[in-house]
Amino acid sequence: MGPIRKIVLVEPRSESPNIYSGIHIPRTGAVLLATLLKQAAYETKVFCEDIAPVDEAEILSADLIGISALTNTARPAYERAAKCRELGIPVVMGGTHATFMPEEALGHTDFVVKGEGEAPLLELLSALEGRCDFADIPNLSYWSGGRHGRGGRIHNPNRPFVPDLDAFPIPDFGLVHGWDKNCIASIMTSRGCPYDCTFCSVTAMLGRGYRYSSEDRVIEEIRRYREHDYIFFCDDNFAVNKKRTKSILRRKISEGLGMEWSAQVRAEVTDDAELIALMRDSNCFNVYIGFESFNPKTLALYNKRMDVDRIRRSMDIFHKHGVKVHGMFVLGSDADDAESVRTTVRLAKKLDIDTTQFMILTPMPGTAMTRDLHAEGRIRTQDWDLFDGHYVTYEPRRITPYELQRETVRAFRKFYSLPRIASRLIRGDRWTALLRAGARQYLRMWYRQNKHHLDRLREDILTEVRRLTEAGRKKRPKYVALPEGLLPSHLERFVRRFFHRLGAKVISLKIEMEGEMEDLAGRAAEALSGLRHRADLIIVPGSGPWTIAMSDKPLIEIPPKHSLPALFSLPIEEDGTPNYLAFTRIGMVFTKKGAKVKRAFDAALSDMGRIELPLA
Ligand code: B12
Ligand code: SF4
Repeated sequence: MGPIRKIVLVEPRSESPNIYSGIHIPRTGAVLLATLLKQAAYETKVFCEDIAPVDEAEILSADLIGISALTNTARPAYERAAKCRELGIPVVMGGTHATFMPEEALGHTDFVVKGEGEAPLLELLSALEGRCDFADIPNLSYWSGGRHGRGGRIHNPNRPFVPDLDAFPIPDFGLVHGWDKNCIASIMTSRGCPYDCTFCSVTAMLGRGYRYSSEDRVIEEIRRYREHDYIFFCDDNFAVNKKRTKSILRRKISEGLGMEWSAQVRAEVTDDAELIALMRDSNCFNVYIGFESFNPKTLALYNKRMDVDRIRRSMDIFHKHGVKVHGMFVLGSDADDAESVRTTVRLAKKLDIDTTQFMILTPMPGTAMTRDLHAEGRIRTQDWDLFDGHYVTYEPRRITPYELQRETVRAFRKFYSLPRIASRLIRGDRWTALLRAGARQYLRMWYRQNKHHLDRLREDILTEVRRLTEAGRKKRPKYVALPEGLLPSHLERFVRRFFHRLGAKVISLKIEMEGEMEDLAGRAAEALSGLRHRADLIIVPGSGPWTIAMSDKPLIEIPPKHSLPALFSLPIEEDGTPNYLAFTRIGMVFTKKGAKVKRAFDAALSDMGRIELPLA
């Protein structure tokens, strides 16, 4: 490859609208990389499609294209890479998605830089100019022998994180096409987060160590935006080191840097009276807080290290100090059901959180939670367009995908209702009223574009219900046969109670347990033949820790001639509790009312009592 003179960086826009679609802020990464390239005497430009469209002429004249990919922008990133490669321009990709999916990304690009990109990008340029070897560049993934060569994909190991953030230049936003004084200036003063929430990819990407720029450096960066009315500290957690944060804020005040500011913080910043007073005095306009949930079990599952009382207290203190709060919620943990989601929304309203986002738990690449869900086979799709927190992309545990999607839409609707917009107007808080009205409008647009998605989720359940109904004897089934003595007593209690609440009758299916195990299927078939004309549905113990056979196969193999009535193998979670989604489907064979099925499930679950685990 000849000498490289010009490198164009692109941050693609997601095609599906998300709650932030109207907010035009580039991530600092691509801007920082471009600043470094400029310092190294390369010609460079950044296109952030959220701000302005790409000027295709600039692409045509580039020697190398760099593309930054989040998961929800992976598809447009891959499409852009394909276009560039067709033009014969080499492509390097970086960003969170490419970092955790380098194998996939290499299917679309020549190089992938994993994790922090500053040093690897400069080293890649050296290698392309023949001054070093690809094999010697940590964090790089590449094709050995070139993309069309014979070799395979090589993933070099990563280097340690850069400890001193002052080593990097201040990002020059002037390099971003279309960026001007009216755009939001974002400043990242730290990298990494000492917490380790199970759904979040920040620690895997940037580490648990909290690395930060010096106070002098942060103040120098703020000074650059003296003419701006507002700045956004885009740190994942701006106030981890309270002493440092206070010192920065004191200097912001003493130097007359009076612009308003926002940042992501945790609720406990309000525990420090001096810090919250300084936040107020330095013109903190609002804070973004990941409350995630008001369900204590969900907070524990997320490893959030936060409790509901503390959140309540912090809300009071923020409001007393005139700091607005944007509450961020992640709905749909294994401990969430429709009721707990509704409780979270009710409390968000009661605590008078100014604005909120109700996102759906999403298995983003690179997180501990994603690995677990993957191992359990619970990830429904890898359509990356859906990975922006607005869609159900995995199988939740105590709520069906349809209900979770519906409850999330309902949460936004309830929070951003017309009376709640008007109430802020009446209080003279025009800004919050405006934001709420904007969110409401966004929701309507999202719903219009995505109604088919909700319909499809609903249809998924109904198709299965229809299949079960059709496999049955009657259109209106009434009798459920349950093999007696085969289920552990708590599960038998559960099943009886569940069907009883749905108005079905449970008949006992007696199978002779004495005798050889191998003959069990024959004896079951015999017992079944007696019930063929009475039972509409037969519960067959399926796989689970308690099965006598301890195998994946159902315990009783039913010969084909006995295929009526419908068979239903009992799906059990690893902890021995019944699977909600499966019981919803089966319940809806008996009633069309989803809410009735949910009530039956909850009642049966509470009746089930303590779980005796397992037989083995
Ligand atoms: C500021 C921010 C925002 C802003 C602006 C974002 C924007 N323009 O996309 C707002 C608030 C609008 C936002 C919105 C969203 N965000 Co956001 N956001 C961030 C945050 C906190 C900081 C971004 C940043 O400046 N990082 C610092 C720089 C240094 O890192 P970087 O940009 O990744 O770049 C480095 C490397 O990745 C690499 N690199 C990056 N690009 C390239 C390109 C090349 C060629 C190379 C070689 C290297 C390279 O080198 C860079 C320098 O080291 C990050 C968390 C984080 N710490 O990164 C989340 C994060 C990026 N957001 C995330 C998400 C999920 C979203 C939303 C989908 C959420 C939502 N619906 O609420 C939306 C979607 C936005 C979109 N573009 O479609 C996730 C992405 C996870 C994923 N796998 O995709 C992150 C990682 C947070 C998390 N908790 O997991 N976000
Ligand atoms: S969600 Fe926030 S507090 Fe939790 S690990 Fe991610 S950045 Fe840290």
